[in-house]
Amino acid sequence: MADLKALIFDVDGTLAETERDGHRVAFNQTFGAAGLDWHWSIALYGQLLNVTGGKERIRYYLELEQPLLPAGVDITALIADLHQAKTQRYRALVESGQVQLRPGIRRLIASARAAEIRLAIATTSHFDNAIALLETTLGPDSPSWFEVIAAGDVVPHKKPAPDIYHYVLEKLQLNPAHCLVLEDTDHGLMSAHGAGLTTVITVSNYTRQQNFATAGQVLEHLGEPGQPTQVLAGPALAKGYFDLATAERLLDSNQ
Ligand code: XBP
Repeated sequence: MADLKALIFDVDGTLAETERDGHRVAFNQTFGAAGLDWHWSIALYGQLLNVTGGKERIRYYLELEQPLLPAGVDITALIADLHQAKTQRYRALVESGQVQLRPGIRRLIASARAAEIRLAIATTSHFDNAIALLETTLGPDSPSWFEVIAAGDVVPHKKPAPDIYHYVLEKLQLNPAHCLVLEDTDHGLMSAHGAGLTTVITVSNYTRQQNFATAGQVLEHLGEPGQPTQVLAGPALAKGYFDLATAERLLDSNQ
């Protein structure tokens, strides 16, 4: 019997649908306030999500669309300034209550805490963004529930590289066989799989069509009693929702 010791959560798209109506909006507000006529439509943002990390995504946009830049501008400094301003705008947006947790997240975290299963975060997003989301949705003391909050530039190579999951495992001092990851993207899955971790995918706004062949299970969302989820790949859910017993079984079947 595999012994589940920790749950490791991705943030954006997994805890909450933050990309389309959160990060994208904050980027656009920032560009407008900086006097730039750049606009990231819902469709364009889907393409830009091919690159993880806000700074990296702005650079990718510049390469892709080649918008006119002020003469002699230092691109790296411009990106850093825009990203800093965007982080503040995103934080304000989250704190205004516009972003809600996805089904089953609050329940799963509560049952893990009750069962003394350890909790960690592995995100490509800026640390401040992860904290803002946790505090606003789960309560001001919730960041302390997570033993490790690995975010942003803490590792040199962002997802899909496995670095962030290696980092979390190292901090937790756990073998991957005892941990389960919750993710929503192919990049996140590649990153976790690369670190030898079993992963459950809950598909999100932009990720439904991605390749999740190496996931332990693919779900519409985690589901709730009274709000059953749909299993898109992997073992059926007897109760219609994902819980710690399901997590244990998945780890077992991956041994
Ligand atoms: C999601 C990402 C991030 C955010 C923006 O990360 O790809 O780039 O869109 O992040 P994850 P910034 O799914 O790993 O949580 O804070 O860098 O702007």
